[in-house]
Amino acid sequence: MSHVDQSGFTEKRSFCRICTGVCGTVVTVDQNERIVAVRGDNDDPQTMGFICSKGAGAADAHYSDERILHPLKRMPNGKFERITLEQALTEIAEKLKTILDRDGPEAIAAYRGSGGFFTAICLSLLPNWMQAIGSPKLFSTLTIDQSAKVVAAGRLGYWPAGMQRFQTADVSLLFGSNPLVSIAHLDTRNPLKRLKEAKARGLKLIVIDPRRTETAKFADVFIQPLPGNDALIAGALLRIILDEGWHDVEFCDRYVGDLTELRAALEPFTEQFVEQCADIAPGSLREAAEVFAHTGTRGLAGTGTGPDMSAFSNLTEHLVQTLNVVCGRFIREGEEVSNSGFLVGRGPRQAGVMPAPRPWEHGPKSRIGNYGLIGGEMVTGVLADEILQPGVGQVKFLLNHGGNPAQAIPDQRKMVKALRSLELMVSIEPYMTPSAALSDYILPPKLHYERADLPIYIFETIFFPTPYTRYTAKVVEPPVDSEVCDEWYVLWSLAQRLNRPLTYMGVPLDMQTPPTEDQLLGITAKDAPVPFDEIKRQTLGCFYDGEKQIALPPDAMTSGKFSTMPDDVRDEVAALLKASLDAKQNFSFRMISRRTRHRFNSFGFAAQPGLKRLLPHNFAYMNPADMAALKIADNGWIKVESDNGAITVIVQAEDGVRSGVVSISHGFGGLPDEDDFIEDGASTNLLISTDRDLQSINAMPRMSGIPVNIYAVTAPLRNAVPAKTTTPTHATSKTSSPASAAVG
Ligand SMILES: Nc1nc2c(c(=O)[nH]1)N[C@H]1C(S)=C(S)[C@@H](COP(=O)(O)OP(=O)(O)OC[C@H]3O[C@@H](n4cnc5c(=O)[nH]c(N)nc54)[C@H](O)[C@@H]3O)O[C@H]1N2
Ligand SMILES: Nc1nc2c(c(=O)[nH]1)N[C@H]1C(S)=C(S)[C@@H](COP(=O)(O)OP(=O)(O)OC[C@H]3O[C@@H](n4cnc5c(=O)[nH]c(N)nc54)[C@H](O)[C@@H]3O)O[C@H]1N2
Ligand code: SF4
Ligand SMILES: [Mo]
Repeated sequence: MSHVDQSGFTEKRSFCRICTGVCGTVVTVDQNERIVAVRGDNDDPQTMGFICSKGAGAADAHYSDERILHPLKRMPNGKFERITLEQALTEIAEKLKTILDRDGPEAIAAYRGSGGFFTAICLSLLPNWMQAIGSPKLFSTLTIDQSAKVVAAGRLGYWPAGMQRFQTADVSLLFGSNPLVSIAHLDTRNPLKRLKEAKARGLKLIVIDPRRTETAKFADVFIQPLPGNDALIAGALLRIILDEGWHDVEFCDRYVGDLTELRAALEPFTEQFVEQCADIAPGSLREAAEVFAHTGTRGLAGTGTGPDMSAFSNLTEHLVQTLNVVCGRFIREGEEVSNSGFLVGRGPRQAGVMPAPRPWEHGPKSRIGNYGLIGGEMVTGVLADEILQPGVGQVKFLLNHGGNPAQAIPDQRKMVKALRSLELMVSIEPYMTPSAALSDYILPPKLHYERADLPIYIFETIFFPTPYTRYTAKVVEPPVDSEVCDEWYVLWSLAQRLNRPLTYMGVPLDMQTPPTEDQLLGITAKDAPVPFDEIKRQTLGCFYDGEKQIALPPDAMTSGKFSTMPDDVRDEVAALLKASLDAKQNFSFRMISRRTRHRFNSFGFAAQPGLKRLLPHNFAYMNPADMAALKIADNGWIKVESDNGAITVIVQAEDGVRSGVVSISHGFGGLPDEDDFIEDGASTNLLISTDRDLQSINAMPRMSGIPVNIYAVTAPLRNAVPAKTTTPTHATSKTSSPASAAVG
C-alpha cells in the first residue's frame, strides 16, 4: 500500500522491528520523505491493528536530536569528532589488522545486543563475519536472557516435530513472564486480543509470578511465590502429577528413559515443604497440577525471564520442560506440524526423541571458566573477565552491534572497567548510550524504517503458528545530510579491507563490489518455500499454504529417549535442596526483574521524549504493607543494597507486588559513579555479581530474586530536584538509616 492523501502525505505499509511483536504498521510520510506518524495496521492479518507506545513513537526515534547522524571518532582529548564512514572503516580495519597480527583472532570479540537481532541480514552476517575473522568470540544477550532454554533442550533431548501450541491449547502454565507487556510469550501477535480469544474458547491460564502482573489478572490459577523458588515449584508439580498418575503413561513408557529416577529425585519436593519455602497457600500446587495435567489436555508449561534469571535457572527450566515431557505435550506422528518453517527452511520433522546432544560439551571453550558454546556463542557472563584478565586470547577489540553492554550486562562496575580497558571498541549504535560513550568509533546505522527487512526469523516457528514471513521495503530515506550506515556494509567492508572473504548463509559474497540489500535479503530467503520475488509482492506478509507437513515416524536419529534426570541435573537438585534448607536470611528482600510498557530495555530513553514523559526513570515497586513497615512514603527514596553494590531509587506502592519483594526494571542509569539517579534512574546491574552466582554450563548470572536490604533515605523529591550537575546521588547513602530487618 502506498497512497497519497489530499495534504500530500503518503501512507506506507511496513512492520515495526523494536520487539518480537513485529506489528504491522501504517507509516504516514510527508512531502519531505519524513515519517510524521505511525499507527497499527488494522488490515494486518497477524497483529490486527495492535501497536504500542514504542512503535507509535518511531518518528521521535528517527528524528530525535539525540540521534547520531555521522560516524564519530573519539579523539585523544576524549571528545568525539565527525569522521567519514570510509575513513572510519579504514582506520578500524588498520587497527584490527594490528591486533589480529599481534594477538590472533581470539583477541577479536563481538557483542550482539537486541538492536542487532532485529536486522534480518546481520542475524547471520555477524556470525559469518566472525567466522571470516576466525574468532569464536561472538557474545550476545542470549546468555544474559533465557539461554536456560537451550541448556534444557540440550540436556533433555529434542523432538523435531515440535511442541503443542498456545493457539490450540486448553491450558497454559506460565512461570514468570508478562506477555501482555513484553510481547514475548503465549501469542505475540496482538497479545491481549489473542489471550481473550483463547480464554473465550476455554483456555485455562495458570500464572506463577511474585507480582500480580497485567497477564496474571487473566489467570484462572495464580500463585504468588517468593522469587527464586520455581525449581522447587516445578519439582513439586511433577511429583504430584506422577503420584496421581496424571502424566501420559504411554508416552513416558515409550519416550522417557529415566522416569523412576526422576520420581526418586523428587521425593523431597513435598507439597508442604515447597509451599513453605515459596510462602504460598496450602493446596495451591495441587490445584495448579490438576488444572495443567488432569483437566488440561493440550498446552505447554513455559517460562519467561523471571525464572530463567533467578538462582537455579537451568534446573528450573529443565523441570518446567519436564512437565511438558511427562504430559507428552508434543506433536505426534501423523499430526500436522503447525509451523514447519519459512525462512529457516523445512527440514524433516520426526515425532521421536533425538537424545540429549549437550552441544556445549564439544567444540571451543571459553578462556575464562571453560564454558562451551551456547547456541553457537560464547557466554556473556564471562565477557568482562575475557577482556580484563591478561594472557593468550585476551580480548582486545569489541564490536558492539546494537547493544548497550555498559548498561545491560550484570556486574556493571566490572563490565564498564572492562570496556574502558579495551584497545579498540566500535559500536554500531544510533544514540549516545553509556556504551557508545565508551567506544573509540561510533558508526550510526539506518533505523528500521530506513531499511528493507524481513522479520526476526530465528523465532519464526515459535511466534507464528503457521509458516509466514514478510518483506518490507524501506519506508523513508535517512535524514538529509546524514551519513548513517547499512549495518551489513560495515561487516562486508571491514572483511574486504582485511582481505577476509565473507560467506553469507553458505553463499560466498563478491568481495570487490558490495552486494545490495535486496541481494542479501534474497539469500536470507533462499530456503523459503516461496520465491523471494513472490514474498516481496505480498505487501501484507506471505503465508505458505502449500504442502502441509505431517510429523514422521521416528528414524535412526530420533529413536532415543528423553533424559529427565542426568547426573548434573541430579547434582543441581541436591544443591537446590541444600540451599533451601540452609537459607540464611542476611537480606530481607528479593529484588526481581520486570519489563515496562514504554521502554525496550534501555532503548528509546534519551531518544524519545514522549516515552520519557510516560516513564521518566525506573521506580522501585513495593507492597504498601512493606513500605508502611519501613516507614517509606510513596515517591520516597530508598537505597537498595545487595552483596555487590547499592542503588538509590524512588519507590512506588503497588498492591500486586508481594510482600518481601521489590520489583525494578533494568536498562536505566548511566555509568557507575556518574549516575544521575533522578534523570536516568539507576542500573540494577550494579547489584549483580559475575564473580559468584553463575550457573554451570551457560554462566548465567543471578539477575532476579537478588537478596537485598532496603533502607529509607532522605533525598529530594522528584519535583524538587535541582539541575543534573548538582543532584545528590551516592551521597544519599550517607544519610541512610537501616530499616530492613522489619520485613522478610
Ligand atoms: N539486571 C538486568 N539486566 C538485564 C536484564 C534484566 O532483566 N535485568 N535483561 C537482559 C536481557 S533479556 C537483554 S535482551 C539485554 C539487552 O541488552 P542490550 O541489547 O545490550 O541492551 P539494549 O538496551 O536492548 O540495547 C539495544 C541497543 O540497540 C540500539 N538500537 C536500536 N535500534 C537499532 C538498530 O536498528 N541498529 C543498531 N545497530 N542498534 C539499534 C539501541 O539504541 C540500544 O542502545 O539486557 C539484559 N540485562
Ligand atoms: N515493553 C517491553 N517489552 C519487552 C522488553 C522491554 O524491555 N520492554 N524486553 C524484551 C526482552 S529483551 C525480553 S527477553 C522479553 C522478556 O519477556 P518476559 O520474560 O515476559 O519479561 P517480563 O515482562 O519482565 O516478565 C518477567 C516476569 O517474571 C517475574 N519474576 C521475576 N523473578 C521471578 C521468579 O523468581 N520467579 C517467577 N515465577 N517469576 C519471576 C516478574 O515479576 C515478571 O512479571 O521481553 C521483551 N519485550
Ligand atoms: S515495539 Fe510495540 S509496536 Fe513495535 S513490534 Fe513491539 S509491540 Fe509492536
Ligand atoms: Mo531479552
